Amino acid sequence: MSYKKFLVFVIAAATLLLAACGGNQANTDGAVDVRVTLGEFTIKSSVTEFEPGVQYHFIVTNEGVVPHEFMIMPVALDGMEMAGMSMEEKDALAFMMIEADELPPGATVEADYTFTSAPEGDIEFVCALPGHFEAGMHSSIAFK
Ligand SMILES: [Cu+2]
Repeated sequence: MSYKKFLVFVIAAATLLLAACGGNQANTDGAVDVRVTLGEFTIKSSVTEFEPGVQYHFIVTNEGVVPHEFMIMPVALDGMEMAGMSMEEKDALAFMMIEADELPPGATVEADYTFTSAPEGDIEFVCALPGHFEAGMHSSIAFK
């Protein structure tokens, strides 16, 4: 096999492999869907491992009976530290957030987010409404 033929073979094989791996994950925009469900007092996500540079399409649904919010935050902020912070301080630390007034019971909000690099330290999905974090509304995510 000539070098040129070999190269064509490698590219064809790689393309097939990519199609096989990514086909069911990426939506039509090329973003990866992430389905997040909020409840009392839980956060569940269809994706828990994220890759920097990949566009994620978050579809956040509040299946609870009270409003919730959705934030992506550094874990170092435990409940006590968060309790001492103003809403503005918490918001400034968030990579991304959907506010509680957009997420009343039954609401679904969609938003895109791309991590530019793997963040330092541990990162969680959080609802930081008073008492919610403490009641269990946080969930760790990992990075590739
Ligand atoms: Cu909440």
